[in-house]
Amino acid sequence: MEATLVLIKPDGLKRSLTGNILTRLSETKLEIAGARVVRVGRELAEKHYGHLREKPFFEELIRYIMGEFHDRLKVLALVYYGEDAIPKVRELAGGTNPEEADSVSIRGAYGRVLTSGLFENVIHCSANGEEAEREIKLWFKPEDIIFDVYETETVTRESVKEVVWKEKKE
Ligand code: IDP
Ligand code: MG
Repeated sequence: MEATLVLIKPDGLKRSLTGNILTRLSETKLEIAGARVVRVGRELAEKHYGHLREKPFFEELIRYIMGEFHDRLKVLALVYYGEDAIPKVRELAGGTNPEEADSVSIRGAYGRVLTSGLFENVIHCSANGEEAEREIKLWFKPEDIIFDVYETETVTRESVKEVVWKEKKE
């Protein structure tokens, strides 16, 4: 059993593909173990795609995942959990380049290549176990995932500021 990170990227959200993509992912019989709508700041974006920092398309990729090109400053982040979750989701997602991806895969069906060369490929999914762990820990807190996917520890922090719901005065 393993967990994998899926992001529905801003192009997927803008084009109302969420329902469709979730339906396709449900074919895997994997379980959704966590879900968040996330406003992606530059720091998170650059950490997520840190391994691509040297690529010529890096800056455009960062702006893409932050939602700057799609008027949607958010992504939908999901953790899928189950047997062989990583390869199952990768297979369904299809190849990185949507023009070369299997035409029945999610990226093959809905992705496109911009004239700049950037691949707008609708979803992200972790490529291997090491990447899944790094990415899930980047996007989720332990308490936001319903299974114990990775080892946790309890720490006590003094004077940590936290935003909470304001109590209503009667
Ligand atoms: P993956 O998303 O299939 O794991 P990565 O190599 O991790 O592929 O690249 C992350 C994202 O960067 C891709 O999903 C795609 O949006 C973009 N990308 C990757 N390689 C290229 C490229 O050669 N040209 C343009 N965009 C690319
Ligand atoms: Mg990748």
